[in-house]
Amino acid sequence: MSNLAPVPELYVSYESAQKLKVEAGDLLSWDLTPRQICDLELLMNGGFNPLKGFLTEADYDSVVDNMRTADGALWPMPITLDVSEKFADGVEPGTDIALRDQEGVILAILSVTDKWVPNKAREAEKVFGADDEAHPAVNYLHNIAGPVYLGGPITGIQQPVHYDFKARRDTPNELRTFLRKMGWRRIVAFQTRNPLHRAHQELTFRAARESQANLLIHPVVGMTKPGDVDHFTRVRCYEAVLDKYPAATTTMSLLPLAMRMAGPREAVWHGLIRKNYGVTHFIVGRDHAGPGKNSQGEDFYGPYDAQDLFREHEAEMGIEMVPFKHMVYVEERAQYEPADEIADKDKVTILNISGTELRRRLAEGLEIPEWFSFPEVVSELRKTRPPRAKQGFTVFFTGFSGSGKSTIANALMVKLMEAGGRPVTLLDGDIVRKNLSSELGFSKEHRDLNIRRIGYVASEITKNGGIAICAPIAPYAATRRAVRQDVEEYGAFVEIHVATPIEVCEARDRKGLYKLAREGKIKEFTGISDPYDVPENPELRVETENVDVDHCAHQVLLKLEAMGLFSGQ
Ligand code: PPS
Repeated sequence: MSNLAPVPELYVSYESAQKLKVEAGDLLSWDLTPRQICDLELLMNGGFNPLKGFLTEADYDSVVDNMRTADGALWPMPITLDVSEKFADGVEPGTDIALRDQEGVILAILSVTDKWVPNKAREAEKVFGADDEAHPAVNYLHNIAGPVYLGGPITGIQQPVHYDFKARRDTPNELRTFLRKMGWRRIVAFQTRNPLHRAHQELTFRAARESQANLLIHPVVGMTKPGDVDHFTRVRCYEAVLDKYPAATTTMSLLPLAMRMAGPREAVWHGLIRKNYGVTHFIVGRDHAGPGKNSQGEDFYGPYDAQDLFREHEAEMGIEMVPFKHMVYVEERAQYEPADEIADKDKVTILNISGTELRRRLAEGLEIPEWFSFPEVVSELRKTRPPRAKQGFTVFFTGFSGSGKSTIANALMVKLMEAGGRPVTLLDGDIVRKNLSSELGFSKEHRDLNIRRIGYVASEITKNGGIAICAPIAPYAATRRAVRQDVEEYGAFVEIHVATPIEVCEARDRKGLYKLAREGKIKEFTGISDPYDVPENPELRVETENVDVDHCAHQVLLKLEAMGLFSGQ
């Protein structure tokens, strides 16, 4: 049975907060990262009870080694404030620092008691099971987190501001108040970072029935695994599914947690957090909070490691585990059943669609059957993940001046506009230099800046479903790679090397620049007095000698069609 008395929070009273906020204006301040904002919110609102602040060095060592704080409380996850070396140099234990959100709002004061350089390899091994950057949290630890940790108690001034789904967000005490008001004493929570389909609904129904509890759908909206469906889409999906549950027994609340994908330790952590939210039962599935494959292509954790570790600590945590059943659809009986309870397995047809298969069907605009998901959920997912032929993408031409990039790019633009469907923007070298980069010259530094600007605009166009055609010289492979990375966050990047040899470009000399370059009147001229890294693996290489422009542009269109980006209809 739940004890729904309030959990301790770290906030001071409203009046003190107003006063502190003014005083904190003079303190040295740290701009929190998105992950730190999530951690701070749960520290302050009691979601991370019994922690009173960012871990001290002694607590950190103990949590990393034994899953307990120095005074023995079970706590599996290091909640640390990582900062840059430069910032840490100006902070000594004994000082107070202001913690600000990304707009500069002061959320809390940290009274620094500890400052240390952690052994990150050890943290990775002990907490995540391997020092392998294929693990998203290990990657974060080594490549995103700062090198120095600060620890100490927190004085909470205000909650981080959220503008989205406000009515669906509850602090532990707000949820406890709701549960108390509803008279719910047994509550089973379902943790998720994915959209809910019919199988999930069935398993949550069963979990609630078996534990004779009310159901709390408790999705994570802080940070989940990179590449997951964004939380805006997911919450719209959850709201659609919520209508299929009986309102009298089920509720949903959003959890601003930054997940670490730490499997077994994460499951225990999730349980402790839910306990703080007033929950009595917690569903733990196969491969709970699993990070995917390691760099050897193997799973980081065994499929039931999370359940085993949870079971080991269940009594101490005071929250009961409801093991997740793997539900599959039995066609003949038109219903979901737990896979391990189907006695007549070889006489029935068992249907299942994996996450990868679902993504493929969405990407190709293929049917997603009603037995698998709810039409409302599929329709939300289709809005966010339109088929490839409707997604934004970037075509990036690179080659010498006079190679024919602009001419082919123009022809391609016209052909794509003729086909219609998506807006097309041409970011030609000359146009960009006039409108975006007029102050830049042709040094390596300036060229890089120019290309990064083009990449930024192209990635925004791609994100918003348009087609960006870029046609700069872009002589440096590393910079092209960086642009590819920026764009690929949102859509396809199609690199096209216009491979006209320098002698041909020089012989054409359409702008008379090569002559000036040879005479030394233009310095740092690509191919003459400045380097060009030939693309090693472009999506397409086009030759322009004795080939007309129309044919070159057509080759590009065919490539786009082969990549599923253009349907030609
Ligand atoms: S870069 O390296 O990608 O930033 O160059 P980009 O912005 O595409 O260059 C656009 C045009 O600038 C003219 N130009 C030069 N090119 C190369 N090197 C030097 N030093 C130089 N000075 C001027 C050249 O005409 C480029 O136009 P394109 O369209 O490529 O012929």
